[in-house]
Amino acid sequence: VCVLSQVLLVMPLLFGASRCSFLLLPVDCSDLHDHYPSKPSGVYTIFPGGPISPLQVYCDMESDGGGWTVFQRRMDGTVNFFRTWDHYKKGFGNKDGEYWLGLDNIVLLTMRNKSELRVDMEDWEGGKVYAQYTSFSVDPESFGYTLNLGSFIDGGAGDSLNHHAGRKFSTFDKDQDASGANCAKNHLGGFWYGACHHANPNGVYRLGADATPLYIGVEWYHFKGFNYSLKNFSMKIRPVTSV
Ligand SMILES: [Ca+2]
Repeated sequence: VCVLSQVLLVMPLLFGASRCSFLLLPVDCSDLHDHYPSKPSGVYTIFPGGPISPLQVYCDMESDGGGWTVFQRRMDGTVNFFRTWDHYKKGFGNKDGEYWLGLDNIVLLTMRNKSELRVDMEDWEGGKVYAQYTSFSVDPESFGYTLNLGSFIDGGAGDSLNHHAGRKFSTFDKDQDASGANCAKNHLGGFWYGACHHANPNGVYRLGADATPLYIGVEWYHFKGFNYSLKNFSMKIRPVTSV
């Protein structure tokens, strides 16, 4: 009787689980997908920090074979992304809608196995493209949450994240960018700002082309240029499978 749904409801019994013939506490969406390939995209509970640290997350079970753990998503502008360091560290938003999973959780998810990154986006005319990177990891807070990025694979979006590789994370109340200005404050988001951005996924949700004020939308420069805020945007990771 050790089906997943029951396991999740009976967390206190975890340590008696040796009597079960099968127990799955998925560490990420890929783990869940491996065991239950028919599960659709949706919100699930994963355990990247161990059995006593459940974490709700949206799993993309469709793109390129599925198994993607989504750590950032924009879709309707209902969640404010102009937030403090503490919010970006811990995470915020709604898992069935817009959210940021939290830098500490992203560190956890990317430290265990080598992960690949996929960035999906859609413009307001129905154009869907993506960008993929062969590896993605984030260093712990003591290292400024530095972004490590592998090789770029083009899914039509172009490479707007290269500018952010090797950068520390910045919010308006913690400036770790490569600019004399405060990028997070000027571009109204939290991100691995350089000087300042080619991508602004956590900027202000706007309806397409809008330049008043400049450079603050949900932008991916190599797809729609600056001052075009995308309709849908999501960033997701998956362990790199050994062939
Ligand atoms: Ca600065």
